Amino acid sequence: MSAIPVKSSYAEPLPNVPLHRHICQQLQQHYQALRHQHMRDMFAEDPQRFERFSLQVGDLFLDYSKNRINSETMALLVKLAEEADITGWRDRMFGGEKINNTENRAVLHVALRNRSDRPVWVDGVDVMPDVRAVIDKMAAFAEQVREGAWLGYSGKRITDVVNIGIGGSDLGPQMVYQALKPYRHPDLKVHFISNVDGTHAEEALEALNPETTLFIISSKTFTTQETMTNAFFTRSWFLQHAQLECHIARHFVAVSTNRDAVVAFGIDAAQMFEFWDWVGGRYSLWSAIGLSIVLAIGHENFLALLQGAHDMDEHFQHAPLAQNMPVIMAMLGVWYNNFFGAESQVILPYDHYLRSLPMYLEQADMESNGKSVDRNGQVVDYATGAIVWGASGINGQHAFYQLIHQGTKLIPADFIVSMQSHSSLQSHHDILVANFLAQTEALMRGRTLEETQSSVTDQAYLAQKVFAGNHPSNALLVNQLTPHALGMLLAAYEHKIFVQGVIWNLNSFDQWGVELGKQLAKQILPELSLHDAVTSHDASTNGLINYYHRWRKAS
Ligand code: G6Q
Repeated sequence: MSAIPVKSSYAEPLPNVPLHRHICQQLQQHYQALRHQHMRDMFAEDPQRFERFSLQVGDLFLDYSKNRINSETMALLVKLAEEADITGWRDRMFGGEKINNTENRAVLHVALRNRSDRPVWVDGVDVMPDVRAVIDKMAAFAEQVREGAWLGYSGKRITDVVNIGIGGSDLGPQMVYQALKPYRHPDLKVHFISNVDGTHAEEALEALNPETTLFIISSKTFTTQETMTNAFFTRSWFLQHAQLECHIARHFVAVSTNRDAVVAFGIDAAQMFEFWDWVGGRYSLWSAIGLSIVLAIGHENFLALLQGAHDMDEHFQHAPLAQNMPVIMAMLGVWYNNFFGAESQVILPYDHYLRSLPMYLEQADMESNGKSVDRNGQVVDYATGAIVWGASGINGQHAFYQLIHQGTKLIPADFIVSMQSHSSLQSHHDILVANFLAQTEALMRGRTLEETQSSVTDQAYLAQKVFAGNHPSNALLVNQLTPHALGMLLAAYEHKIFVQGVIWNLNSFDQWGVELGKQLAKQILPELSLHDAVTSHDASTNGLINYYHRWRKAS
């Protein structure tokens, strides 16, 4: 057997991040002193706790006082951030250094939303002129479509846009499209096809008219199997109706870094919206991958989204670590992950329009920091990225909150709520906000046996009705879910992920863990249409392939 490194159990709290052993030992000692303290006592002892542990940055207000921390915790965590050279790594990222070492690439999604007139250098070249040119090209194209000047092959205006992409070329635009619904063009709908389960494409096309539909093939590589399968399928669906290949030009555009593949597909290079290898897929909604967003909400709103992200970038670059929102969020995550042994992080938006945010952050976080080998190729012996999960908070209350309140796992929670709803139903909004407040209070305070005794009428099964409390949460308040505020929120999470990656000494910008399955799928695909039984895999995989053979033959 070759030397596959064996890791120690990740269930253990593993504080000894190797590069920062001394400060981690201090944090470990501090953890031992603090672990049995209850947050309700901390609040009772410190009337300033809310002011002490909260901060406003632009449209966002972060209350992190309902965490299992005191001033010493935060001072130690900031010291850890300093020792890990967060500021150095941050400057290297913004400076265009190739910090994505395994792919030899710079990491510059921040350049895409650089609204200042500062240059951003990659290999001695300022990338900003190209970035601005693509933004302008997207704006000009979107304006034509939105105003009805861009017509389909039979002379009708475009009413539907279909983004075909997957992963980073799908989740971001889809989430933003949903989040910014009030800003959408009233007569232009955007649809997203990602899944290679044929039902996704079939169902999406069922309701569409080829004469009035525009397809965006969004793929950084333009080789992704799922996307290209759906792209070729929609192309032939379109041609069945439109007949002539020359009509493709009015109905297909591409977003990619791979010009040759785009042209080979039959899309004119002039109808390709470019981005660059220094934009990671899961960080790409700010690039041309956001074309569907621009079409939906218009250029000005897209610029506001970029501006919001840029404002967060500025804050991240210039605020001291102790008052730096992404750094605080990141270090709290490290505190629970590496000292309390917490395995997951739940994202709970109390905003219907943010209901896809948990799914988006699952990718952003877990594909970035779900790694057990550090940036130098060493197997780590400490916990890295948490399992990120979540759903609409109010719906979760009636589903999985039981486990957060009374289960055996410690699950740090991020509650996200807009102060001002886009709905005119103020009483609905009050109920929503009351529930968010109640949940964070209940998680923090819990309910003791005595309190339970005096507050419930049925005194049976009291133990089951007690809440231990002391469950940590952050409250992220958004003034109103505007494009600018959303930009700030997403950039805050991106930088949180970045900071955690630095603490854990990871390259947060590669994703080798998605490769093996893709390669095996390519091998297996031709085997599915063989007549003879397959014997080249393990018994389980052979058995499953041959089971599928029988179904395939039968149908
Ligand atoms: C994101 C990942 C991944 C990627 C998709 C789509 O960071 O790399 O989710 O975005 O695999 O890739 P293409 O855009 O190349 O089709």
